[in-house]
Amino acid sequence: MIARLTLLTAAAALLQTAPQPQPAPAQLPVVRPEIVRSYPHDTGAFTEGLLFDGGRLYESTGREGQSVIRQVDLATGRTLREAKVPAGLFGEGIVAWKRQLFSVTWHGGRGFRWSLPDLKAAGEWRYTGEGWAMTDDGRHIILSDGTPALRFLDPATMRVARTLNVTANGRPLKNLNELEYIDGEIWANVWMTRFIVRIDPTTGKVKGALDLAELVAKAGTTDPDAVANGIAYDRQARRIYVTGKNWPQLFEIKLPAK
Ligand SMILES: [Ca+2]
Repeated sequence: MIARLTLLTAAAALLQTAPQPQPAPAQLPVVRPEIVRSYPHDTGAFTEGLLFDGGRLYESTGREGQSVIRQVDLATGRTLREAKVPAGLFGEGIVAWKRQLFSVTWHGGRGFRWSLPDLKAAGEWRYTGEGWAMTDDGRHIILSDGTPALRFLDPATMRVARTLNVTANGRPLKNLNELEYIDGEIWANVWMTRFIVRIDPTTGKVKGALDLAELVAKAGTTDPDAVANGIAYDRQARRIYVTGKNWPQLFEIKLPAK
């Protein structure tokens, strides 16, 4: 069913994460994605990042002592390979760049590099502030840290090339979490909400949002922290996948026809 809605409630829920109260009249287009297929997902996975690379699905998980980076079989949800993030660290997002996978951790600014596809430890890198998630636009690695600012890193040096300040209805939008670059847009789930926003990578403006109410209902979660922290785009097959922290399913979704 096509559900293209200008949901005051949805926009208000998004905007309550902005620093100032008093949301502007909400005109963000909000759609409910269609579920194409469902696959099993490990309910033990506290998902922090999801990506497709070379036809392979990778997932990172969080929590100290449970943080891993794994290759997952899409059809069965089974782990095919797994690498442990060093003890005492809370794993966050991942991005693939050439023959390596980069990962970040929540606090402490320690990032790691892993070989692809075998996930062998291949070194470390550093950044300032928190690390929440990453994706890439083909030129830069894009890093979120819970603030409204996305950092664009030069993959050769991992230094900040530019910063993008994200706004929704003219107001800064914080808690940008898991990222995925999809056909010229940056998609980000907003922590503690059931929404994914679609960000213009040039202006930082949120162009619209996806309301994941149906996915959250199917996942059967009531924990507001059990957000859709896994967004992956298979760039070859042009398929979008979404899962969440400890969700029993991983969904292929698509935007409703216009
Ligand atoms: Ca992703």
